[in-house]
Amino acid sequence: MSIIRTSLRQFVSTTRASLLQSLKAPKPLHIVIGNESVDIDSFACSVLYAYYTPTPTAPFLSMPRVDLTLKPELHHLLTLLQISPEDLLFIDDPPLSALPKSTRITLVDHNELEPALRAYFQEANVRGIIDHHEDEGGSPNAKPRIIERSGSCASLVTNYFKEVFPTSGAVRGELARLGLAAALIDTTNLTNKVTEHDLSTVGFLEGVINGMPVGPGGEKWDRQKFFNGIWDAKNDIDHMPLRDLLRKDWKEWTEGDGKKVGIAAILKDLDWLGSRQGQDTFLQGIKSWAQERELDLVSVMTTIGQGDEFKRELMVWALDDSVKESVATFEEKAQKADLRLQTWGEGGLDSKDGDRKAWRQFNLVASRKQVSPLLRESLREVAVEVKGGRESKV
Ligand SMILES: [Mn+2]
Repeated sequence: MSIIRTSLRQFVSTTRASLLQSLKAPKPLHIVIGNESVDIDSFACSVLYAYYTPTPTAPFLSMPRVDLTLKPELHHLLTLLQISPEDLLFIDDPPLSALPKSTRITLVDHNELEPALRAYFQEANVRGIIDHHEDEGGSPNAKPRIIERSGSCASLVTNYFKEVFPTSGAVRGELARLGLAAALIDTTNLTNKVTEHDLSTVGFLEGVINGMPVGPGGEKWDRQKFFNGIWDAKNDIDHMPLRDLLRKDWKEWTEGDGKKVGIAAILKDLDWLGSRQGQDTFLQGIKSWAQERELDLVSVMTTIGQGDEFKRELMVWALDDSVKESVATFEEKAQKADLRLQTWGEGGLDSKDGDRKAWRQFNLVASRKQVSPLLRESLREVAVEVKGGRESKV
């Protein structure tokens, strides 16, 4: 079984078949995996990196297969690229335990092995990193080890492999659309968080598409229309129950002493979320999800709108009394970091004893990438204080 690169569909499907085949007679494997939010960027990065790598490399999605139902934007993209969901690889299909211990792993769109993978692999398995999040400092010998600020990580991947971009074939248009999907959605169509990397990627990939013949009945490249299609699919979430909205774009971390924090990014505002079934049900839903994930601290970040209408909100809730102080600590750090927080709805979501607070965030550039390190730091500091306090009493 060899890997066929005439279309992305062929590539993804023969790669899956070839990986499953090689599991029968343990052979060294190379996989490339994005982060657990499995957004368009993570998906694009893993498929593009795998495609451009000359030796067999399999793109993995960092979620169970069943969670694909939470990603209407991925469905849209898969349909557009005629990729069949059956051909994708997930962390439970095949199970990670079936992969050889020697598996070489490239991380894209994050730079540290996530808990689901850490159960099977070690830092030594990580051989390459391309990312645009805060550098966690791991895998210093990874090659490449590129961690730079960029609207989308797919822009870094595209630029890194520019020299080996295929010179012929229809797959050029598919690769270009996949890279553009990530670059455009992560920069809200080049209006937000745009860097040189994104501009050069968009320029390069649009050049590829515009240089290709438009087939009979085909349409000319229309950036706005392409972007709108993905944007609308991504925002088609009105029907989703709260638990799915929380899971849809979810990230969590375990800090030094085992304290857990998770952050949901939701494309609806707090007003909408609270009014759907009433505020108490909304809060209870968050609490249940946090308990299910065994969290000490939970946060919901919301964004809605484009351009002048773009709005950010943030809620932080300490579920365990021992880390209650982390909410105030976070607020202090956030103000120092210029997140420009202002109490949401006259304190309508704040608890009396300070373990839950919600704000409107007027710094519109700071996304979860910037907010999560502050939240994690606050949790670490408070946990250390609590521990120190206990020890001094002994
Ligand atoms: Mn990303």
